[in-house]
Amino acid sequence: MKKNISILGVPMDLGQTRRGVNMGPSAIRYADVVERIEKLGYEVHDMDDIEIGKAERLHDAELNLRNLKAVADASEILASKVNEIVEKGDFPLILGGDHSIAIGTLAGVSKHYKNLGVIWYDAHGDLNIPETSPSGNIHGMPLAASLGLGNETLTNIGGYCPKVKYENIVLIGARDLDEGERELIKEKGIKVYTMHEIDRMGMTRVIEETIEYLKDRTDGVHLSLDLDGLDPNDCPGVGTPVMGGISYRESHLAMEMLAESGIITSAEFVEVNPILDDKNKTADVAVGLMCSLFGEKLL
Ligand code: 6HN
Ligand code: MN
Ligand code: MN
Ligand code: MN
Repeated sequence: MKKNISILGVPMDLGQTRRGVNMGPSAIRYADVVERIEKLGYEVHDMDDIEIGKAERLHDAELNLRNLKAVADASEILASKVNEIVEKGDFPLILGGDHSIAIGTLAGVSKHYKNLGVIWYDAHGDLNIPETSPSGNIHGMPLAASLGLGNETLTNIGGYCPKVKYENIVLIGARDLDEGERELIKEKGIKVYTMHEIDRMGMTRVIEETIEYLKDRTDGVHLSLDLDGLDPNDCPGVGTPVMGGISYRESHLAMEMLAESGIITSAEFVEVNPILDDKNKTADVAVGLMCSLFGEKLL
């Protein structure tokens, strides 16, 4: 993994409706993200937060895309900042903010690779389009948008489409998929390790297979880690908690194995909501996982 890391905060809360997730980047900084990663021997540049626009007053129920303009505008800004980070040779570490920000992150990263792999660590698929979304919330759509599905404003962020190919993504931790998402996964044969496979195979084999699967077919791998992928007992500070999640230790093991593999070239940690949290626990878990991803050892 690269020695220089650039951190960028994205205080986005317009991809869903619960307030507080805009404070995620502050909470993660408060959990000493810069100091703890520096301790591992990296040079860390904190590029501060990007600006987010305002929520729309009226929601267009027919469009079923809440705050489309503000989310799209922020995604363009994010894409260009992430692009700068990759161009200068730093590892991009993006702090959310709700998961809609993945649209911008992937737009900034993907053009630097022929075959970008994506690990989507999440209780959800985030594979909705306006026609299948039960909520109209864009944070349930970023992986679909990055595949080129759904509204054109979102699929064309960064001026190109798609950002990822079906065969280059791996979902880990899924346990709350909407009907349209299940159909898409089956139709396209997307690789998914639901909680069932994690329980059955154990995280060791899940990550071994993931690395094996992505290693040869991709030339870079983005980790998009939604803290709601973990169990709400370990990460209560998320807007859409789902029982029966990945444990704290399984998640560290996953990060440690990814660190050893050296395949991860960019990462984002999203959906930290300090208002719903218990003494900043979720932000603290997020930073711990980042440290494992960057090679921290227990001994
Ligand atoms: N997330 N599938 C639900 C929806 O509204 O589309 C929940 C999405 C949650 C998204 O946690 O990033
Ligand atoms: Mn530098
Ligand atoms: Mn998500
Ligand atoms: Mn989620």
